[in-house]
Formats: sequence, structure tokens, C-alpha cells
Amino acid sequence: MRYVSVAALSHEGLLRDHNEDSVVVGPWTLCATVTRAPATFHFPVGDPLVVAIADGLGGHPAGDEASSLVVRYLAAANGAIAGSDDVGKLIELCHRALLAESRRDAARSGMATTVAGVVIGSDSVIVFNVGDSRVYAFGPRGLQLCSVDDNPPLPPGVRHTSVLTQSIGGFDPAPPSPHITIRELADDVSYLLCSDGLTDVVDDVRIAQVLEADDGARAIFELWRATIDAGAPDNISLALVEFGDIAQATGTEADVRGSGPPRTMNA
Ligand SMILES: [Mn+2]
Repeated sequence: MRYVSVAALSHEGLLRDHNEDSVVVGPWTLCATVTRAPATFHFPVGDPLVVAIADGLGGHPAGDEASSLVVRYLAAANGAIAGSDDVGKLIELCHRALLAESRRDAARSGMATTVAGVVIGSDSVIVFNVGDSRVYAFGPRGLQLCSVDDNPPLPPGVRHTSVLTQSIGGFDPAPPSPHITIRELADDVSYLLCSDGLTDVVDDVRIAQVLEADDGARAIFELWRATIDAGAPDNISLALVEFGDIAQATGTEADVRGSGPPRTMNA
């Protein structure tokens, strides 16, 4: 049986005093809290599975609550996201919910977040994003950026900006236009989701090196470590989505058991 494995981590970084990123892995959410180590989840391939990262906007109030709201909405919809139309509707729903929160409480006025994620189906992967959190595919063709950064054009020599051209929530009542693409599911292509806390300080070449050398929780740990080594000025959230087959896993387990010394019943 084919399965999806997801390793994920969220960390405040070295300069920020708290984490405003949130993560959803199927029915599980991590709402603006911190994991000290990657967590790993396994799901059968079949029912739709949503995995996403939301980065609450700095400079706006309640970024942690904005990102938390979005991952909670996605988790609640997990399993019922039938296609890209549903993803678009969910993002619009999140936008309206954040605007309502903004109106209800002046201290939260303009609360906003990015989102970047995938919905894994039985034979397809929906990739979606608003803002500058990213989704990469990694496989035989190397590392490929699948999401579209909603940043304005940068002047020559400038690599990064925190300015976004659209977000979920914020001051614009019109809902954002999410970037949504559908890809064929391939077992040898994995997906890395990350907030800009990774990509502002670790370049694509280094990301590809890590994904080439490691997988699962080890790869997530090494990407986190590369960010820390680079000073980790922002919150960092990562999720790596990979595919496997339970038949292979069982074979490995049997091999390991078979290679050990014979067991006796005497405890
Ligand atoms: Mn960020």
C-alpha cells in the first residue's frame, strides 16, 4: 500500500522572540508554537491530505493568530478537499474570516498571513500559495519551485523583500488570487514546503544538496541547521512530503528481524 510520509518542524529562529508560523499536516495543526525536533506522520495515499505552512505577517498585528486560523480551517477541511476549486474557496473563506476578526477587534486590524501547501490525492498533487512561503518539488529533475512568490519586482542587487503584493487577510477586502497548479503524483518526487525563514538565508543549491543527501526528519533537521548556521533572523517552518510503499517497508522490517540472533521464549 502506498503511503505519504510528512516530516515537519516549526521554530522561532534566533532573533524573533516568538513564532508566528503555523503548520498543518492533515488533521494535525501546530499553531504558532515551537517544535524542538521534527515530527513525522504517515498516511495512506487515497483520501485528500492537506499539508501547508502559514507565515503570519510581521508589521501587522496578531500574525500568530492569522496563521493559526488558516491552518485550523485547512485541517478541518482535510479529507474533503476534492479539487482546486475547493482550495480556492477555502482560501477565500479564510480571508473573510480574518477580515471579520479584524473588524471585531481593532487590535487585530489588518491581521494577515501567507499560505503555501499541497493537497495529495490518489494520483495528483494540488500546489497552492498566497504570499512568499514556498512549495518546491524535488525529484529526478532536481529542485523545482512550484509556488509563485507574491513579492513586488526587486531593484537590482536586492535578493529579498518582506513586502507582499497579496496575502490572506490584511486591509484589502477583495480576496487574494491564489496560485494553484495541479501536478501528477509521482512516487519519486517529494515536496518541500517552507516559510521565508529558510529561503531568505539558505539558497536553492544548498536546499537541493540537503534533499539529495537526506530524507524525512533528517533532511528537515539539516535544513533547519543550515538556517540556524546562517543566523536564522526569522521564524522557520518546514514540511517535507515523501511517498513510499508499505510492502517495501515490511520487507525491510522482516530482513532486519531475520538477520538478528534467534529469539528464545526465556525472558
Ligand atoms: Mn517569515
